[in-house]
Amino acid sequence: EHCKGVNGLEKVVLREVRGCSAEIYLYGGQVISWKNEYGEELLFLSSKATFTHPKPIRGGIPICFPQFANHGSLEKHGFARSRVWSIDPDPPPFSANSSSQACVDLILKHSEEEVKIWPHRYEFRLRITLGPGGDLMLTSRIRNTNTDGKSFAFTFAYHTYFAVSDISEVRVEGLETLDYLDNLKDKERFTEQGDAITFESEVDKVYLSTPTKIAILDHERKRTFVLRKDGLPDAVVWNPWDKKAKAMADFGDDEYKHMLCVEAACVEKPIILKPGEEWRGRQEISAVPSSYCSGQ
Ligand code: TA6
Repeated sequence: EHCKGVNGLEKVVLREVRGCSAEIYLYGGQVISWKNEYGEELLFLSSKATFTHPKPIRGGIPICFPQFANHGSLEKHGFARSRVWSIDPDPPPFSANSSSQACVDLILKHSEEEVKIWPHRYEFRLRITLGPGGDLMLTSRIRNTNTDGKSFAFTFAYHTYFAVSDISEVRVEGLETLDYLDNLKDKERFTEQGDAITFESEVDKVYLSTPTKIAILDHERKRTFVLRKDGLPDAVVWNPWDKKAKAMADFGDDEYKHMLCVEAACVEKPIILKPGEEWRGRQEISAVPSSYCSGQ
């Protein structure tokens, strides 16, 4: 279903047989809503989010490309999140058993304006699929279409804002004992302790070379999000906490209590593509009752 959303912006709504749904704005190529079969929202979208160019939408799953955060000289998190994407007229083929899934294929290509700030030509294909159980899969295929023989390098993240009941009751499992870069300490490298991660103040970390599965346990709601990733070695964990929340115009003062960003990413070692080469990176998220995962 292709229709108009906030400010007349174009959006696509995916629906799955049991009633799960996802909403994707062409502005940013951004998922802004993902609901389970009971109609419960699983992603955080700020009540103060703006839907006005060139500001990105605060919440859902912004795409950070071709630069994560300020790891380079471009605008923070790159330009893909504030460009208007198109429906892909020539999507890549499906695998044999996936034709019944709700899915949309988007595409973004360099614009002449953009070439002035990042002198490269590319095709970025983004497939967003809502699986039969309500799982949300994002697959990115990025191709270097330079005709001048030049390679390009980029960093990337699926900047996923999960909705949680109370951040101080949330645990993240799968990142224990890993090295991370701490953005609050000049990107210095540290090693995480052995326990699951919990939250009592601002966190802004890039965990390096993580396992492909990370779990976010929302104790109060008895829900566990499982994030699986492929082609994206790192994982970002971010919560702005109270002071940074107040400093952001498009974020409510208390909203930090109800969100947590956990992001499949490639930050430390940029991806390098030669002309004609393609990279693929996937993030799959599912939401399940906690008892299924932890045996409680
Ligand atoms: O992914 C974490 C991060 O890079 C943080 O440093 C934080 O600033 C966040 O992204 C949001 O960035 P934004 O530009 O959307 O305000």
